[in-house]
Amino acid sequence: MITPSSPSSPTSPKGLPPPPDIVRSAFAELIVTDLAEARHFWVDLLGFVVTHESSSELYLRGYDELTHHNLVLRSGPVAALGALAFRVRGDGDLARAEAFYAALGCRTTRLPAGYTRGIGEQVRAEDPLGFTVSFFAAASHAERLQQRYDLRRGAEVARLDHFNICVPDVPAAYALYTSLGFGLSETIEDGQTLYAAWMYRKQTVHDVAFTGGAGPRLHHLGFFAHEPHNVLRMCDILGSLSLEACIERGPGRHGVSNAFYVYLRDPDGHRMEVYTSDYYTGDPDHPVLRWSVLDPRRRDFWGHAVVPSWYNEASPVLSLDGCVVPVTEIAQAAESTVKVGADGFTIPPAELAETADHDQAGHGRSKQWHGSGPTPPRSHTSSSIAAGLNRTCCPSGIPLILLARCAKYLRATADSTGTTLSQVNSPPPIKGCLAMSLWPARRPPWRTCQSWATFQPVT
Ligand code: 4SX
Ligand code: FE2
Repeated sequence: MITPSSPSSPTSPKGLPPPPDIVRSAFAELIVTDLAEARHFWVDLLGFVVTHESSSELYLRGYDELTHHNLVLRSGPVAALGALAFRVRGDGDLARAEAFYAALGCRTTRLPAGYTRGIGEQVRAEDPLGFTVSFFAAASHAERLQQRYDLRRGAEVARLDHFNICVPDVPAAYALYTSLGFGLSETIEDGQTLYAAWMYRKQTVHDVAFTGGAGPRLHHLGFFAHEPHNVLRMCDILGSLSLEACIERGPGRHGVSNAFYVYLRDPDGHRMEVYTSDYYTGDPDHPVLRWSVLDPRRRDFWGHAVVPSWYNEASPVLSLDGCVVPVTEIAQAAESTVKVGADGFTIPPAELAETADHDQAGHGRSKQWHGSGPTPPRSHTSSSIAAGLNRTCCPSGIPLILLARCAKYLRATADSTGTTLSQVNSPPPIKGCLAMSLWPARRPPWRTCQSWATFQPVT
């Protein structure tokens, strides 16, 4: 039985006025505290194209982009998200957006054409989740540079692909975006909890995704590149410049979306993703892909660990008035505390040996996988490798992959807490980690920001 998931045509959901006909996620505004540093990261390293710049603002776009920009960087006192902007089909959709949010009891405002450079009239709203969202139909065109291979630099970003937002109540976010006519492509869930959801208007996996956590906060901006080698090249560039600490998670292959990815943190800590090779969702009967929260491949298809900072840290958001919106703590079970094999961090040491035995049987926790087809054997995970090492007490010959995972853990923890490595909450009990603790603690390349959620080690 197929569960259709496609976006609905803009008709009125239960008692609400008809939503605007949203085309896609189009651009975001980020507040940065040092525009020159931000320019170096986004333009010189990542290779974004500058459409316009002044002493306080930078308008950037990808090489394929038709409209004026995909990202506005504006200098300000607090690193934050200003607005998430969606393009709508026509001018009539601005009034529809206004009426829709007003019916939800949300504050709205109209901004005249040109308020944001290159963008026609906008309707902005403080949505029920606490985000400032913007809707526009008209935009001036920039030169498309998709065949100017000679100009391409860095990650060769083509366009904005999606917004990922932290929300304390994922079902509430899912309900809001369903009423806005978004289709559901994939979820992470179990019998009780919807942990994360990916929703779309354009015919790809998503325009918006929800990560369960204190919110409203911006988790990341996802930018599309055409080729996996763009992701790898970006990592090589950062490595060559000793900026490898900007690489927070990946590179890897997502389970959800099947995309090849890497997450980077900019000098203010804003998280961005270089994202490529997801799939078409435009058939009207496109089915929802539901991942069990216990499937170790859901967030990284190769079973790599998700670093704690990725679950815990995010950018604050600004209201229509430009004030930081207070966050509400998560109101549901947190995915990062689910005992998932792939995230070796989340398995208490006492359980490791038992987990390894379980792994060797060739069918681990992924037996609750909800997808179609037979349950595959569980892939190697950091926990199973750690437990294996523990048994053999191998003092040398620690697999490089394990060292890499420990390095991520230790670095991420030190970055987030500012503590020394000796104070780190017990990482997996393996000799590799002892060796790692002799390495100097690294400073995060991004400035710490008071309004970010404090790091909560997972025990
Ligand atoms: O981490 S997930 O594999 O669930 C994932 C995260 C999939 C697609 C995304 O764009 C993302 O940010
Ligand atoms: Fe993403």
